[in-house]
Amino acid sequence: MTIEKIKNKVHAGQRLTAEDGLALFKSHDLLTLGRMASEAAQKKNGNKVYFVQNMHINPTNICVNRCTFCAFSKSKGEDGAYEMSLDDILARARTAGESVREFHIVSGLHPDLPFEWYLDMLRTLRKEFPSVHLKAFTAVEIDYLAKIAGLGLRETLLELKEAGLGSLPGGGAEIFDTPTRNTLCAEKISGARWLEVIEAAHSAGLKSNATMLYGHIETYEHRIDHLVRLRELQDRTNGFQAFIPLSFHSQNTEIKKSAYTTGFDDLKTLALSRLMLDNFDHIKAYWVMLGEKIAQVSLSFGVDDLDGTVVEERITRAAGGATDGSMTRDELLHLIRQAGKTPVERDTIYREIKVWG
Ligand code: V47
Repeated sequence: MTIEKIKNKVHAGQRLTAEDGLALFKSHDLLTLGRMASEAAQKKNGNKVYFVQNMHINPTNICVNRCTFCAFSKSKGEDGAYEMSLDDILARARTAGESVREFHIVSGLHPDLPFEWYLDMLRTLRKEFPSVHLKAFTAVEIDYLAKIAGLGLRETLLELKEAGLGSLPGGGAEIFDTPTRNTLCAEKISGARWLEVIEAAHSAGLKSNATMLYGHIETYEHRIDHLVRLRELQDRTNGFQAFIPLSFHSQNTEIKKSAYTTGFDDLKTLALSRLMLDNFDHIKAYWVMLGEKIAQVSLSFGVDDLDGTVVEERITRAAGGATDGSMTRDELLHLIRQAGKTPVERDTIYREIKVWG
């Protein structure tokens, strides 16, 4: 399929096939790709670019898994391992300020904290911050919590929801292709299980995001396979809110790469995600991993969400992320406006809080 034919399909609002996606990945015509993705984004969200005032909280980096791409996790007792008490978590949450709308909470898979500890954490945060949305636990953590609790997935999710869980972040998806995933993270749940957990979350009334870790050992074929599997699940559940491609950072990891992903590849991947995931409302640029400048330019390549104020994220920093991991609302507004877009402050479930003219 030539790029010209794919362009006609996009124009007509037709779904792209895996072959179309692969042809686009192999093309170097970045500007045509950007224009197509922009057209698709414009149809969904007009000129709006969303952002949220949020805070990341990573209660512990202690993890029973040893993923080769992860610089964040530590074994219990290892140098640099930490675990926050509920009081530590509360103290950190209190520094977020009045305007925060979301706590994004993810951790390692801790070997001995009981399920009740996680319920307590949610209840405690919900009690003190009733208006802040708790977006917590990747599908990998949910699978682990179900095991600890000795409950089925649905019961686990419903208990967490009852305790205050509002939605799930999109982490832990990595890349679904089995041999690649086994090289990256042999102990982690499979791609099929990640999708199963997310499907259970959607059916329990919890929305989620989805991610894809790219720029390590995967191929373009693997990326397309990942996108198509997400699209198929979204057709069934419509529970995904945003898709976030995560650019791999290699420092302090077991995967040796001399450089980060290139700007060209980042923009291509974001644009392609917009084009392939025709049933996702939002494509998010996570500036902490992409850097502010590529994240801003991506607003002309199909992206409609710039996440977020964030505040001190640890996972990217551990792997050599170049940014300091937090941005003020005014800085975000500046980036969005300079790209000629309309900044829209949102909450986690994309209710508009303020359209910044
Ligand atoms: O699951 C781990 C990835 C994820 C590295 O849902 C790495 O709104 C790059 O999921 N280089 C956590 N990436 C971050 C995440 C996320 C971020 C922002 C918004 C949302 C959302 C979700 O980071 C992990 C893993 O896939 N990761 N190590 C690394 N060395």
